Amino acid sequence: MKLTTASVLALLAILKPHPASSVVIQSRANVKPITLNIVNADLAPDGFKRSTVVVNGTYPAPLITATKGDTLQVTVNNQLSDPTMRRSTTIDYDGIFFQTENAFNEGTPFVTTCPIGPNASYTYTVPLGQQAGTFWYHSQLSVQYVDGLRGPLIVYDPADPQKHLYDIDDANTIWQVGDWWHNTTIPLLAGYVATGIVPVSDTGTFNGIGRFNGGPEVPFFVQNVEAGKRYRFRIINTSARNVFTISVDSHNLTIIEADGVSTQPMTINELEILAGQRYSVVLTADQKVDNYWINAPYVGGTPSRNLNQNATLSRAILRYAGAPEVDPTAPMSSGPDTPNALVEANLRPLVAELPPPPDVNLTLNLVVTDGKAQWNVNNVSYVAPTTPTLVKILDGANSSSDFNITENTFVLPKNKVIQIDFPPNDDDEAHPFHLHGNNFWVIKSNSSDAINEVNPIRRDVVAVGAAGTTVRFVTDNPGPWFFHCHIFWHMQAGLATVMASGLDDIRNDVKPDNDWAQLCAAYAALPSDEQ
Ligand SMILES: [Cu+2]
Repeated sequence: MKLTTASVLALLAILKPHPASSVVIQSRANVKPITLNIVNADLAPDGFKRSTVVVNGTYPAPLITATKGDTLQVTVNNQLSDPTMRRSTTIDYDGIFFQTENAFNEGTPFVTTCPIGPNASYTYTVPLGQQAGTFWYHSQLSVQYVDGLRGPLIVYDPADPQKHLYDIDDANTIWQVGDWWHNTTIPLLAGYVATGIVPVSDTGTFNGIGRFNGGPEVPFFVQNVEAGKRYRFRIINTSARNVFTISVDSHNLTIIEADGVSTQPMTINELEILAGQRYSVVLTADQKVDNYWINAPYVGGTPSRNLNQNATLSRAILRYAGAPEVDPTAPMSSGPDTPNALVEANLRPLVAELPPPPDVNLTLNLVVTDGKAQWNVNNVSYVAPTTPTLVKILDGANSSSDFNITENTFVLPKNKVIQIDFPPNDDDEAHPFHLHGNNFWVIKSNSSDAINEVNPIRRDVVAVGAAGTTVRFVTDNPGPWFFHCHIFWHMQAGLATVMASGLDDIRNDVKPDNDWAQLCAAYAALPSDEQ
């Protein structure tokens, strides 16, 4: 059953106890219905046709826009039929922090919900609260978003404190980079399990367009600009593995946002973006009218394992109005000759916050089991339970021992400051760790040896790698929040935990609706090829 606007309003009234009159007026204006039909479609983003799992037939998925304070009412109609990819689905709204009472709508399978089976529908109620910035949405089930189910979610702030820094910020100023495979995910995952080798992508796509060695010359994405104008480009790495390095020939980029948090403007000419991360950059079109390369080379695994891969072909064109409709004449480079690259540790929030000292200290060691598709956090490889964490909590689970060992669930006190240390590791690629329900201060970035307890950036996806990383967050939004590597191949191989805080509050505040309550039984009743 779909939620009606009236029932959403009723739900909002329950969620946010305000004087009734103001709730009705505000909510009516703010509820935004969205329909996502999840379908299989044959698409060829890089000229190679394959079956996909996509929203409304497109890759990337359609842009969702909202205004700060809106509530999205996202109806997902699952119409999947191709058995070479998962047929059930869930949607995660990456970087949106669901409040405790609404935790059941945040889409993490077997943590807060169960997947939606084929030919079924579910409506997620997604209040955006006071968040604004650059977000995205994707399937959170297994590695299904590799098959195409990923798209942008932009929340505009009419009172954006950085508005004076740019002239243009609209549907045509979003840059989505992502890794792309020619095979579908059930065979890809089987190959990973058999070999322990994470699949190496065939292609990198820029706004859904890419090229591979020996493939057709698919026209590059063209970003049109007008001389003299200042553009806010919202960059999202929708990869399941690859790290992209973004630059624009002859132009600087001024970072003003990281993962939905406004930053002090910081001018660079090259930035590395990990899977799941987002940045807003301002580019001033201050060069002569011409075509310029937007370089977006990527890394992710050993290129020799996939001879289709050619990271130099991952790019787009910045075209000034009046320039000829041709490729830039400059050679395809991987970036500026004199890089002035983003150093994450140097980012500062626009509004500085002093992180309180930690009450609880955790250390998370990330270790792969040699030669296997198995990743461990403190010697435990996460395995999704059949009964979601949230259901167990509502049924009375109270301590870590009430969950399977393989759920790797940390029960934390509420309203406390949690510090998590990731010791340095020697893995080939940094792990982009992503927290649901909250963001964290980056007390120590992998990009530097410096400790910053004064004015660190706050974000929700951070590199965990060779130099070690420390993050700190407050458990002021109780919930069972997934904390996992955004290399979804690693996540699927166990590189995940659940940070569960305020279990009594969860029991008091979470009143799931009947549609949600029926998801798990319906999913459990499905034959395995429909799950
Ligand atoms: Cu990882």
